[in-house]
Amino acid sequence: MLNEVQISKAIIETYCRKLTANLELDVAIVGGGPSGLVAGCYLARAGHKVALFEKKLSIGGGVWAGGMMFNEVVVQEAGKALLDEFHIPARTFTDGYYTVDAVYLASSLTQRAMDAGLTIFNLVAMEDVVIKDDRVGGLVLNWGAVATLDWPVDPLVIHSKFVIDSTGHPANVAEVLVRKMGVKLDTQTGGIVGEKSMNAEKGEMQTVENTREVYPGLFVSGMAANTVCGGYRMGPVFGGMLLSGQKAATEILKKL
Ligand code: 48F
Repeated sequence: MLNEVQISKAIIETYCRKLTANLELDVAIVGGGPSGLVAGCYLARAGHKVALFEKKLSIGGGVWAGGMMFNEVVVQEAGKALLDEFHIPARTFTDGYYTVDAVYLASSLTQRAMDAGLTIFNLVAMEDVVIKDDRVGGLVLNWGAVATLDWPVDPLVIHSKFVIDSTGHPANVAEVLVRKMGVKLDTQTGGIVGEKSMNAEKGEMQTVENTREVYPGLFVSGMAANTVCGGYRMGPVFGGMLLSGQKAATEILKKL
């Protein structure tokens, strides 16, 4: 006979164990889009303690919607190589252009990352960062719904050696740091430059170039990197996002 209270106990106790085990991390990733998932996969694969916090119900960020909700994702040659490494099959459209079903890509990236050891907390939002010794040393977290409703609920906190801002266009973590601490990020203007209009070729290259540590302890990846450093938007092509996640992980691995 199924006991409802036993079911509830299983959920509560298992979740609390998972959360408690992730209060001190090597890397905390904010945002479950393609760049965050790829970064998480490489870092976890290398044996580090990594968790990803996503404010929404679903993991995958902009992947699910392909382009204008046509749920097919396009990658170019460089992105295809990474998909091959992840054993995610892509179809050739024409020379140098490949497509992957968006639902398949979002769920496969999630599965690869979790199989590698990444822990994912969906429905949890970053609302602030921890600053220790002039570096980002963790995250201030709350339920995604609390953030959306703007309720006055005090948060919980985790510590982390590094944080990756993978929050896409808004560059939420970097934005908080600039707004609340007035810090100078590693850019020409010192603040957040803001993304430029569309140029797929340049935007794809820049999202990888701009993936770096912009403040001690804080890396930016994916579209957040272009928002912070002023790169072009690239629109519905995803190779740069995957490569950016790979670069963020590679750079952090050198420092861990
Ligand atoms: O936007 P998103 O998919 O990030 P990305 O890795 O990829 C960008 C592409 O999807 C697309 C593109 C392709 O060429 O340009 O836009 O840069 O995913 C960002 C995720 O971060 C979550 C948000 O819900 C989304 O799933 N997010 C944003 N702010 C927070 C957050 C926050 N404060 N706390 C937790 N998650």
